[in-house]
Amino acid sequence: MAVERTLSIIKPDAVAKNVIGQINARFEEAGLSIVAMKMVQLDDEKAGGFYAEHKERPFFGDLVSFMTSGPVVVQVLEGEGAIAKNRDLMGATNPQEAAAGTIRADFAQSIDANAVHGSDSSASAEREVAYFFAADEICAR
Ligand code: RTP
Ligand code: MG
Repeated sequence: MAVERTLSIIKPDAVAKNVIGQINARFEEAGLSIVAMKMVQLDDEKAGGFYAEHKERPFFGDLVSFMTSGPVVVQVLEGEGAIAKNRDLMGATNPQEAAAGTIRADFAQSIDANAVHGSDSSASAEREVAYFFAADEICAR
């Protein structure tokens, strides 16, 4: 399987719960390496642009409010099949439907406060990594 990069966000609820380290351990235990990482406070423009594909959805306003409610950790994960592997580790969008042992089952409260984001395709990963990181902020491993 090819080595890929994917964009991960540890969302405001998980940062507030002080579980950044526990979530990062899940990635590392699964063979994903963190090759870029920073903590940032998003504003409406940055969060809205990130989720532009959902602009017309009824939950867009709530999504942007939530994502700007506190700091987030944005990171690039690298490894074999990283995009699908991260989606598997995250679990379903709604934590009530997320499989046992996934990040969302263990750390998320609701469909809004659902702990993590992960790119859902190679096209999304490419756009999302570039949305947050310059090439020289990503460290080759
Ligand atoms: P994400 O983009 O954050 O990784 O989540 P996802 O792929 O699992 O879900 P997506 O469909 O891309 O939705 C983005 C975020 O919007 C919120 N959402 N709310 N109320 C709703 O029906 C609803 N659907 C989605 C979630 O917080 C989801 O993570
Ligand atoms: Mg998504």
